[in-house]
Amino acid sequence: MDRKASLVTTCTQLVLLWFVGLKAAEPPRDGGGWIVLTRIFNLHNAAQLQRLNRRSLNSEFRLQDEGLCNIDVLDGSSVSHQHFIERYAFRRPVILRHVTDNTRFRSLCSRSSLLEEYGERRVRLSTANTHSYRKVDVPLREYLDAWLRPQAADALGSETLYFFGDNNVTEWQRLFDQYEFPPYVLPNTSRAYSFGIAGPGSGVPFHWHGPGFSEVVYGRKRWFLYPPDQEPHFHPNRTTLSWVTETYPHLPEGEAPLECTISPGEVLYFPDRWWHATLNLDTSVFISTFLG
Ligand SMILES: *[C@@H]1O[C@H](CO)[C@@H](O)[C@H](O)[C@H]1NC(C)=O
Ligand SMILES: *[C@@H]1O[C@H](CO)[C@@H](O)[C@H](O)[C@H]1NC(C)=O
Ligand SMILES: *[C@@H]1O[C@H](CO)[C@@H](O)[C@H](O)[C@H]1NC(C)=O
Ligand SMILES: O=C(O)CCC(=O)C(=O)O
Repeated sequence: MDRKASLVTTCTQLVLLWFVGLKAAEPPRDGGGWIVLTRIFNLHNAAQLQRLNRRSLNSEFRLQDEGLCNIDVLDGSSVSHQHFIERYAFRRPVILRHVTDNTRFRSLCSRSSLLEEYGERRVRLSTANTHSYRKVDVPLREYLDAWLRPQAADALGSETLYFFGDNNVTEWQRLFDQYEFPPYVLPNTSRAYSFGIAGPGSGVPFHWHGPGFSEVVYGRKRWFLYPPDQEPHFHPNRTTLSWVTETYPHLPEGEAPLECTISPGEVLYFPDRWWHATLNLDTSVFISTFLG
């Protein structure tokens, strides 16, 4: 009887250990202090964000509209470098899952770590319109405390400031050194990073440039893309949020974009000169790797 009981105990312990081991192997799903889930909005009530955003914490909001995904999503382990070059690099966007393990970088990007390391450093904000013409420098702490807010539905991109890129490399290199970049390269290009943090409903309206990768460290980011020869209809000073709520639902079938929402652990690749626009569904921390 005693032996039987101790066997049961041992088995239970083994099962528990196995379960704990499984849990430990999963990527952490904490919000890093960026996401405190309390209120979920959809695009149609995004207008409420405007009323609420002045007196509520940014981290309380999430937009639920992930939309469809009509971009190839592949497991990185199944995509050789040659396959990437032949099928995607110069042809179409692709989303690669689990190509890198950025657990360490992710922990350095928690709200508290970034405040500790970079809180007093100045970051450069750009207007979130197609031609970001206005720049404002503020300490990161001030940006997080005072500027990082859910996007108001009727705000203009040209009046909305966004922290993305323009990173002072001298100051940010130490963090970038911890980033495991996507292990795919294009011939004769080098890498340059752009790092940013922005609130739910924010994003960059349609524009294009050279090829690159985009990854979210925290939060989700919805992407819309068109090939270089298919210029989308959009107003250069209006936000992605207004495009999604006003233009997108009425697009004729032939003008539907490629789109998908990416989450941590996924990397989106966009080829040279493809039109793209982004919409952060949550407070997001993100990094792009431009290949130029
Ligand atoms: C970048 O940061 C360094 C170190 O803080 C500073 O000396 C330099 O002036 C900064 N560069 C720009 C362009 O702000
Ligand atoms: C890369 O650059 C080298 C030297 O400039 C050139 O000879 C080569 O053709 C380039 N390769 C590609 C694929 O552009
Ligand atoms: C966008 O905003 C800028 C700055 O206010 C203005 O100069 C420009 O004319 C606007 N563009 C359009 C198409 O409204
Ligand atoms: O991450 C974003 O919101 C903007 C990304 C972008 O436009 C880019 O990487 O070119």
